[in-house]
Amino acid sequence: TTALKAKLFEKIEAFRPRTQKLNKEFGNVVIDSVNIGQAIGGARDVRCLVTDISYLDPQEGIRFRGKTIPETFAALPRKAGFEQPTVESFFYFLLTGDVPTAEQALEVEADWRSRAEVPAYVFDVLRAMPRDTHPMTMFSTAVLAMQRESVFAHRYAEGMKKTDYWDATYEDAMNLLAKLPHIAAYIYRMKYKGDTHIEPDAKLDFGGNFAHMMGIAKPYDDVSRMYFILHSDHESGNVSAHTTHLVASALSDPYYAFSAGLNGLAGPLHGLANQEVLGWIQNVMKKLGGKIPTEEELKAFLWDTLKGGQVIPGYGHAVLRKTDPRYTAQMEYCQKHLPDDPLFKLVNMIYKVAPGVLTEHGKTKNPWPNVDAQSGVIQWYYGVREWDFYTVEFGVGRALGVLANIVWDRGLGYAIERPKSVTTAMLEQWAAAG
Ligand code: CMX
Repeated sequence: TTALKAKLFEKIEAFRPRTQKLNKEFGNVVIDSVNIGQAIGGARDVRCLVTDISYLDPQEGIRFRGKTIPETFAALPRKAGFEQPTVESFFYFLLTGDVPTAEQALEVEADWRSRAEVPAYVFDVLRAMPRDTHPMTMFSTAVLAMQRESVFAHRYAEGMKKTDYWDATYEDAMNLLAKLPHIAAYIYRMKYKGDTHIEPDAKLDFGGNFAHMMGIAKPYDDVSRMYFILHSDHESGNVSAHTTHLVASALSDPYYAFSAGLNGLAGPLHGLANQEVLGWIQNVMKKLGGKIPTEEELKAFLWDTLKGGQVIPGYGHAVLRKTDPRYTAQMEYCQKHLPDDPLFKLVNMIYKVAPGVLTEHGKTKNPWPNVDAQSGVIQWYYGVREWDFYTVEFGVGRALGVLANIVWDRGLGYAIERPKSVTTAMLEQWAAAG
């Protein structure tokens, strides 16, 4: 067993009595109430999920295991010559809550390497799909196709004990994570790079290998590490995390659950917004014959979008009420590495103009940018211009968070999810009763 697995087991064992005690002795303590608006409006803000992996404060944004984004990046070990921490070190931290030593992070690297070989039939499945299939459909299909590999499903069929569910889920999570960079890069090069493929390099870490298989030179390895870490987790209620959690709660294995989560991430109000941002920007520039708009022109385009009944992609959030720190982290990266890039300048101009326009428009509760407003610009700059692909990269990163979460779900014995629905007539009755 690895240090990570041993540590995880120790942490789960220590946590179990806390969860059991709360459930048994304090199960009736009320932590929220639900109104009609929330029942109709997507359960917004209803407190009914538990996770210790990340917490989203509406003003401050995400904290991973209690650490803000800058604190997380500062705390994690780096390898010589890397500007960013490795994804491996971050996953150790996300899963256990402890910052790993450089050695512990290296052990995760070695572990993933030993699990990295993608079964050949996955590539056959991908190749059988029409080439113009959206890359998210391909990515989700590839994950689902591997379901036959599930350790959880096999052990469950053999009568595994409930207290061992976390172990089998962990094995599936690690096996899946180890393969995702290869699958994602394969889809990219099959679709967009003349069906040429680059084999993984066993010497490289998760982010480095992804950059290598994409065929993109440094510093895209560091870009990838940063991107995957930033997109990993955003507490439990967002569509991709919640879907993964929900499906896994039926004891569907991690392949079923993560594939479902990816399908949710593919929606334009969620992960697909990052491709929509680039599309929107390119549209603006196309209309102006390739020229960067002035602030006035930009304002007019923003209003056109809103009046056309469309959303401004990359702006607004279901929970956040300030600028997303994931946006800020990427903006700081751009300021350091691509300060003069015209798209970056344009994104900054949108940041100057859009919050005012959205506030005047008066609908959104949050006129500030989210993670997706900035991420595409970085990809574009380093040569990934096929913006359909951006959500796949989001999905590779998101896997870290949602898979860590379902390992813990099984560790703490969370129940199958089953909220209650009511009828419109019932709502009307309660409305009349005030
Ligand atoms: N542009 C225009 N209108 C917006 C808006 C935006 N960026 N954000 C919210 N609104 C509108 C909503 O559509 C809603 O309108 P209706 O009352 O007509 O339905 C109203 O403002 C109130 O919405 P809200 O409570 O502020 O936001 P929600 O919690 O309902 O939705 C989100 C949140 C993210 C779906 C929404 O802000 C949005 O559509 N943003 C654009 C898409 C986007 O960037 N998504 C990515 C989010 C991050 C991620 O998951 O990747």
